[in-house]
Amino acid sequence: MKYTASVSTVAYIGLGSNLEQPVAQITSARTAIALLTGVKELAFSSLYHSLPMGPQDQPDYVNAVMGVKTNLLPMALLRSLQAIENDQGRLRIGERWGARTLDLDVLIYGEQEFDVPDLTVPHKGLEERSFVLYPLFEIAPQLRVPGKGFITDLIAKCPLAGLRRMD
Ligand code: ROI
Repeated sequence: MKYTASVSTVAYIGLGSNLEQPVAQITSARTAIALLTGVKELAFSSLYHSLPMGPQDQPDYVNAVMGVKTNLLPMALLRSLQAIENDQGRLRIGERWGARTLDLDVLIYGEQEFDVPDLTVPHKGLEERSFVLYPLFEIAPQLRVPGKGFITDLIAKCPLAGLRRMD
């Protein structure tokens, strides 16, 4: 048997799409993430239907959150996620906060808090985003978000804003 790296971290990834068959985008991204070397799926939330945050002249979103165990360093995880976005033909419409085929965000990486070029962890604005907090709560109800507090407390302060679980 071969050795494997033993240092692993629990990380949470946010998935979002509002173009080119969002449900299929999210589902195939899940498969691709689970197939990454050094990443193991621990949990996957329900799919959620959400109203766009930002410009309103864009389709509604499908969002989900995935929990993984990984031995990739944060930047390697980010680059792997970006490669999946590109493989799935990432398309973005407009400048800031426009529609997109697939968005994969590193939301949380273990207990760490850091801010480096291209990556802020925990994700900036996480506490204002119902489409991140509620799926995260579904798979990790006991979670404490580093620097921000318990998920239960964050949820109590974040209105659903039209978020609904899909069946
Ligand atoms: N709005 C929703 N509902 N879901 C998203 O994933 C999402 N992603 C974004 C912006 C444009 C901020 N709005 C979003 O990047």
